[in-house]
Amino acid sequence: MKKNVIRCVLMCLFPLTGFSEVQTEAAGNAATVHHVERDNDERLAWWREAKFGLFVHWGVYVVLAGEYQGETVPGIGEWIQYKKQIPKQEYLKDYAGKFNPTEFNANAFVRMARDAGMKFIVITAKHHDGFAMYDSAVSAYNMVDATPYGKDPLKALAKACKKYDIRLGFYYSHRIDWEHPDAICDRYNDWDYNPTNAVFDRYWKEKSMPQVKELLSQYGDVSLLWVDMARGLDIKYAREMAEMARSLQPDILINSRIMDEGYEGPGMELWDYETSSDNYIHPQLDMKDWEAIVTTTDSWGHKKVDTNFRSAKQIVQVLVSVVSKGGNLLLNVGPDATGVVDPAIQQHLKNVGVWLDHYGETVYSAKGTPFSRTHDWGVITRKPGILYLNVFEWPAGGFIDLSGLQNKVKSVYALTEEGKLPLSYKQKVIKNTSVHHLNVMLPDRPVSVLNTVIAVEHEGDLEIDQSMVQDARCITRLDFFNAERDDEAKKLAWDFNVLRPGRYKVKLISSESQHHENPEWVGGGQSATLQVNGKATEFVLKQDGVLKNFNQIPWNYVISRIGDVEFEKPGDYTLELSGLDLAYEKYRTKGLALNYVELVPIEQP
Ligand code: FHN
Repeated sequence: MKKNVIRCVLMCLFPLTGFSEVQTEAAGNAATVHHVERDNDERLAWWREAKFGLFVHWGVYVVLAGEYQGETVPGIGEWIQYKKQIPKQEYLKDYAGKFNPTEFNANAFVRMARDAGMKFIVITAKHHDGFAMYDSAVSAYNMVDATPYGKDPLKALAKACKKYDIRLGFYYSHRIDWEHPDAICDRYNDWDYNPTNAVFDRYWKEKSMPQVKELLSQYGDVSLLWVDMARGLDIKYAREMAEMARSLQPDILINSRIMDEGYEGPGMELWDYETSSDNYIHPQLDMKDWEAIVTTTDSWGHKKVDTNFRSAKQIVQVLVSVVSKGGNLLLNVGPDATGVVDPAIQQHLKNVGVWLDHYGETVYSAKGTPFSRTHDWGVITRKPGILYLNVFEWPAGGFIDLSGLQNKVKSVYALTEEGKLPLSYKQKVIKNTSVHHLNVMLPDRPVSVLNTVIAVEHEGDLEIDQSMVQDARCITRLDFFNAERDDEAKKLAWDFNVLRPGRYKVKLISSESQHHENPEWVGGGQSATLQVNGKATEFVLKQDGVLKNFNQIPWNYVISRIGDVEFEKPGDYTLELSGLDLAYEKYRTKGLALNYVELVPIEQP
């Protein structure tokens, strides 16, 4: 494809490591390409295979559990001090002073992660409240000195991780700290402190750097430094912390939030992989080394009222969706004030682990889909010589039709708890094209209630024809990331191939966006133009339906019907959308978050 060719040429121009910038003509308009070559294949090797880790948000805020002075406080639990402006002394005396998680059992905790099929744990050593969940000599605002518990749970966790061969990482809020008078930033503690004489550098040198140093020198091997909310942090600080981390733990991985989300420039090579927005799965299929971070409820830190538990099925589907896009999943739990994770979540995790025992080959070490388009029945992952079709929606008719796989197929089977269940299939070349269709007859019903996996073994090195050809029901899906774009002219265009002439409805599928506490559909009411093979029609974007999308909790899909089109004969066509204000940037706060356009045949009476 044109875009892939451009990318390939650029790769050859860049030096092996570091950062460089070039001006290029991409998709019709001049753009600056920021290119970073990270020399980190070796240290990332385990992480690329692991795919699934446990995120743990645990701190003093769980004593409040989302309630303050008899009221339930809306939003995520770990922000309660900030939201209610709870004075530091009160937080220390009334909440840290009552934090006694006597039920915390580090071995059981690590076994819970291991049995869920997770390969690593990242736990909050210090969140924004500034409270160290470990024995810190830097500040007495810590678990050992300030709680009746008086022990260091991270020491116990590090020991248990070693015992069960699970890698350990620490979350550390390096910029925000509501305990320290000098930690001045956009979310500082302005109810206890007057910022007039505050010096951020003092906080950095007195607390942030020394505490990270403690964490990386007193807990054995630390595999990950997971930092958060760098917004506006000077790159010199990010550099200093990354360099110290690597000097103490040479193989440590550092996530992208060590600097501003979206920062592009020198220094980008300091982090190893990109952390996506909270509970958000990138629509792109070609990102390199990224992770999705997803909650198992509506909060990161435990809240009493927060019982909207993600089911095992949702977790498995999120996991394989992330893997199909080349990413890792870091799935969060929030233990309560006794040190225990809600039994309902524990049960869901157990079920996920049982599923992974049988079907884990579609996840561990697997790579993302080789197709440059998505499919409506589920997602695809791959390993050399095998494609895994993860079937979320059992297709009407009981078969899957996959177009574009050019290799000769050797066998197709469903993975089952008892072994391989052979399935019948047909391969044919579509008339007047060089594109192959693979037709797979599915078993009578799903093999697994969580996610049925169909393996397609093929000969030779994988070869895909990416032409956008209709599927067996003659539905065409045109993904946003596949479009030829001219951002200045506000134009998107796709070439595709119609197999069956007739009348089709054109649906535009976009996502709600904005803050996760207040999902909103942005972009309705816009006037734009739909053009198919030169014939233009105007439309006004409105919401005609909503589709639940638990892979992108909590943002739903919105369906807009934008017109009907007629194809008189089979062949190649072009569809163009112009005039839409789209959300091009990754975090999608402005403009319409377009996912795809779909052409669906209108059955004639
Ligand atoms: O503000 C935090 C939030 O509490 C939580 O820790 C998440 C996890 O990604 N990070 C920040 C918001 O992105």
